[in-house]
Amino acid sequence: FKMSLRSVFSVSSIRRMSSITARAIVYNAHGEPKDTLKCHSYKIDLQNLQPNEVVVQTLAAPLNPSDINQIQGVYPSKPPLSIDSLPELKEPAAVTGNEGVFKVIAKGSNVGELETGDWCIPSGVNFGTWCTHRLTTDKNLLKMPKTISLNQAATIAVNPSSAYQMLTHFVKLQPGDWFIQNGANSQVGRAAIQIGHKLGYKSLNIVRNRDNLDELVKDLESIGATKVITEDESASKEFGATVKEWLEGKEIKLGLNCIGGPSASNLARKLGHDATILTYGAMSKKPLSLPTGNFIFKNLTAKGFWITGNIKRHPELRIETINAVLKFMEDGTLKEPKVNEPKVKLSTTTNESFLETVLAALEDSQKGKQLLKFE
Ligand code: COO
Ligand code: NAP
Repeated sequence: FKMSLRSVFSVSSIRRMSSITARAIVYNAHGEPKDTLKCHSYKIDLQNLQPNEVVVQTLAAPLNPSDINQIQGVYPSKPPLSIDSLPELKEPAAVTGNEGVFKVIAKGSNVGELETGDWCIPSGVNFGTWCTHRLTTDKNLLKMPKTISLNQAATIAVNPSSAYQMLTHFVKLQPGDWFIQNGANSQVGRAAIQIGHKLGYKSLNIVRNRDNLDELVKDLESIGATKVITEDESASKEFGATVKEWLEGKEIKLGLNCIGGPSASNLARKLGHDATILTYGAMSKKPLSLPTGNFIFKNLTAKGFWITGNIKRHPELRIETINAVLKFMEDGTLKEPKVNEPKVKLSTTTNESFLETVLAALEDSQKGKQLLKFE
């Protein structure tokens, strides 16, 4: 018999089913998500799996800015549009989403490390995570320990991993040294604050002004931010003197920029001699603009950072980074990520309702990190 998988079913009852109806958010051409995304449903046969095949159910998957860039077609790492991306496709498509945590619900006879019920994340890029279930092979999955929370497992690979690499692989900071960052309230920014604090670094954090600024400042201070300033304060020449006082004669050697435009120029103006600014995003969508004096008089180094490129250049870094971040999650350095949790109800979802949930969550990404929860 054939029926939809219900979240309330136990692993043993799932095993008794012969097939499940899976759904995935896909696109057939690049463009704006609201114009291009579709929901595709297909059957996954739970019987007669090939020896290395694994069927997973998605538990949680975040919506990251790079996922949107990938759908738009402006992101250099992208899955091919292929008729083989999923079963029962009528035209070439790619599955959306790059991060997430799954639960193993069925496995072939030769799958060693993964057991049913285990959590796992994609072992590589472009896996396609905005889906209810996937049929894949064990080499595409990396087991996650349950010593961390579900939301941490779902978001471990991109944002905290990027923060960790940027803080540790470019400039050798010593305890007591400062770094500066804009977009400090982003997931990367929050991870950088927490990891930096654990490593003994002081952070100067730039955020956008808002009505409840005090609340945000207190929140960021509570996770280890040394100082938090607004973009307006960062843009003010007069305020520069206050920053100098805070530094007590030290110079800032590392800047992390994910905003671009004037925000990046004002960040750079607070860097000292021989500093490095790493650009890893452009949330303002404005070109990167850096003061000339930083280059001529202070020997500034400006570099780009892309975790995907970094891992391609240094493949050993992926596992090393995941393990380091896992430790920070396990020892409480990295707190529960601050997310909104739009729900996909597995027992009642339809193609229409799943797509509607994802499009609404994409819209809400402007207001904070969205983590799809499959229940
Ligand atoms: C975006 C963005 C980060 C892109 O930002 P850019 O500022 O680089 O974008 P441009 O407008 O300069 O466009 C570049 C594009 O225009 C380029 O095409 P391709 O590289 O082939 O795609 C150029 O060829 C072309 N172009 C335009 N004008 C010219 C030209 N070529 C030649 N001559 C001229 N005059 O800013 C954005 O979406 N930002 C918000 C989201 C964000 O921060 N994304 C970062 C993603 S990285 C990440 O998250 C990684 C996770 C692991 C896409
Ligand atoms: P996120 O949690 O979704 O937060 C987005 C942040 O961007 C928020 O703090 C928001 O500020 C800020 N923002 C949005 N629009 C802005 C604008 N017009 N001007 C100024 N600030 C704006 O983000 P995330 O997932 O951590 O990602 C943050 C950045 O890192 C993105 O650019 C992403 O592409 C990039 N990233 C790059 C890599 C890499 O390897 N290169 C890896 C991971 C992430 P408010 O708090 O004020 O709303």
